Amino acid sequence: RTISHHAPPQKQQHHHQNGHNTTPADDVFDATYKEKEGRKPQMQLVWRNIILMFLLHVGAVYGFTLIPSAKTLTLVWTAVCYAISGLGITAGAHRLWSHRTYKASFPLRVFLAFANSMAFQNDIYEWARDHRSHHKYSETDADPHNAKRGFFFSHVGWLLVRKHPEVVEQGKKLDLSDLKADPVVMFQRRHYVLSLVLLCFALPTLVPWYCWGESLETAYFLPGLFRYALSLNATWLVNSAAHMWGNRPYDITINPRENRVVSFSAMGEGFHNYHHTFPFDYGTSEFGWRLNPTTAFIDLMCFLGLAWDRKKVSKEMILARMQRTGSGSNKSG
Ligand code: ST9
Ligand code: ZN
Ligand code: ZN
Repeated sequence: RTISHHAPPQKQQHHHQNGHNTTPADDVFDATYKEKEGRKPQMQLVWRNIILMFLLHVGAVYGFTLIPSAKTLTLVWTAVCYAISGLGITAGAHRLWSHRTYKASFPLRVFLAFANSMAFQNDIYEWARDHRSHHKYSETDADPHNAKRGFFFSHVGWLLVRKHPEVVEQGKKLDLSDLKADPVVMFQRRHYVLSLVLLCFALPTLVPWYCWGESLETAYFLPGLFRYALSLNATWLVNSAAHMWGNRPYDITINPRENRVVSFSAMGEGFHNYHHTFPFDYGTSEFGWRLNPTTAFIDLMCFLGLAWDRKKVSKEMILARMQRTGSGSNKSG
């Protein structure tokens, strides 16, 4: 049967290419969840995060001004760090661990965990837990970055305040057993602080300094802070911009949208109306490699035998869904 946003929230078998069934991730929208009535709780600012985020962005702007004086190899390295940390989020935390859209061998999971620490967006376990909350309780109080609370809140504001009690309350119901059973995920969580110091800050800084004599200052502020802040904002745009601007060819009843700019900067994660409609599709879009280097990466890993069992929605199912709930426009993004 078709996965539908209006279906009861029972465990559903996902349909995929090769007909194998696996336990689906607990990421299906729960239409039965209703927000509690009455006054919303007071927001509690977390000053430590506000100050650190502010300093990070000041450092990133300074790093940006160093671009003209940086060595060419340092610029290439900045792009490489962006791509690797990006894959740690898109192919790792998102498509593999949050949604279980494909299976990955041990060496690939180790690589993705390293890449994920380089991205420093909370450990995989916490990221996937929050992300399943985001899909299951989308745009309610139980969604950690509820886009109904506006652009700023869904972009970065949610990281600067205590969570809504409903996020914690409803989140307790999530099935996270698959994450707890993955030794790579649990190892990264145990050693998270050390791993992010080494991979998000030390490695990007030391490689250009040691290997081609870049100044430590440029290396710290450009491939370090500037690259980090840029990839954070690219990720956050999926939660903010792609929940506000773009087409809704697959489901007009939800806010997530197809946003080309976001797809480009977020390595293929801006086809967000499609993704919320079919969260189990490993490509997060209908269109293969178009604006989607993450899908190309997963396909390459499958070609090399390091990944397998990619889940993909059939064209017929997409078309049926578009006719039933789509906006009537087939322009996607
Ligand atoms: C960052 C994450 O940036 C970004 C994620 C974006 C997601 C995007 C998704 C879009 C699709 C993919 C696009 C990819 C594009 C990539 C492009 C790349 C180029 N369920 O959190 P706590 C419980 S991070 C169940 O402390 P507070 C739990 O027991 C940036 N339970 O709440 C927990 O304890 P524990 C860097 C939950 O105190 C306890 O509550 N990091 C859930 O309210 C306390 O949880 C930062 O800036 C749940 N969902 O604090 C740090 N949630 O964990 C930010 C909580 O021990 N974080 N519980 O089990 C914080 O400082 C805090 O979390 C806080 C809230 C202040 C925000
Ligand atoms: Zn979303
Ligand atoms: Zn998702």
